[in-house]
Amino acid sequence: MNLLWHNCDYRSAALKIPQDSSDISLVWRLHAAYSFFLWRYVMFKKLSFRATSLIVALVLALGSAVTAFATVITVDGNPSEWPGYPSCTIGNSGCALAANDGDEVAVPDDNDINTFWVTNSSSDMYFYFDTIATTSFASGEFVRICLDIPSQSSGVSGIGGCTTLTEVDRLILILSSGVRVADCSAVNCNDNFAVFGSGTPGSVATNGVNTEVGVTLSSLGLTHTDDGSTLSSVIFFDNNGSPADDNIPNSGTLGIPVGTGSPTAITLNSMSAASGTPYLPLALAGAAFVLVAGAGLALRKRYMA
Ligand SMILES: [Ca+2]
Ligand SMILES: [Ca+2]
Ligand SMILES: [Ca+2]
Ligand SMILES: [Ca+2]
Repeated sequence: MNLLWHNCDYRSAALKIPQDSSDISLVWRLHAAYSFFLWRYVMFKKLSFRATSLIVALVLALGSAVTAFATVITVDGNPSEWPGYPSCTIGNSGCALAANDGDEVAVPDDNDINTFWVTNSSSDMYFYFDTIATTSFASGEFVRICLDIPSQSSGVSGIGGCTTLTEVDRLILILSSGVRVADCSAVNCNDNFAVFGSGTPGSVATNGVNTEVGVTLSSLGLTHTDDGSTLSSVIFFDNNGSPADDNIPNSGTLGIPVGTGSPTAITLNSMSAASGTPYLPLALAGAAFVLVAGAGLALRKRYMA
């Protein structure tokens, strides 16, 4: 299962016209380069159909191998590994940004969410948000994420901060000390902190203005039957009585499209944006080029001898 807006693996990306400059990653360009090399090789060296087929199969296999280097979200309060971070176009492949909420005058800046991001692996759903000033989870302050999941239909309505959702199936509570999940089909989630189950459904890390959260798919009741659906959501930062709380979106609900494919497909952006390991993509692409070129030469020797 993978969110549609960054469900962009190595093979599909090669077939797409980049939507913005952030899509034109190093790996995409290298992929295009060695694809062109192969095309020239096949066209002008007059390889047999059989040899050409083998080379194409090798390239596809290589795509699968690179895809295995999945983006890994580490819940540590540092968002640098997020697909498309720090800025990308919402909805584009390689972009996990879900909403730009911005600075709202009435909302205290330490509870004022600026951007909100969502992605997932085969086992967890991840959320990231940043606030205008250093995030505060002072006493009585919390973030809740309400989810209306199409495959679940026994939730409740009227949850504080999430009243625009006609039904909430799962309620996620985020504090600096941890994350909790309530199954609203089993208990009445309505504004009652006693509803959250025991156990450890995930983790949270706050660092300055950044908060990362991981929640297990199992705690949300999400399975592969949810692939291709859209979860309706609302994110709410309750600042415990200060002038205004923060809602995302400011009105209505936010759709989270759920795609297919697991584990999290590699995104070209996330590879090029792996600032902690800037030479890894280059090394991978270089190895790929050498592998394909070597195979091509070997096949040429074999079939043109
Ligand atoms: Ca992180
Ligand atoms: Ca503000
Ligand atoms: Ca805001
Ligand atoms: Ca808002």
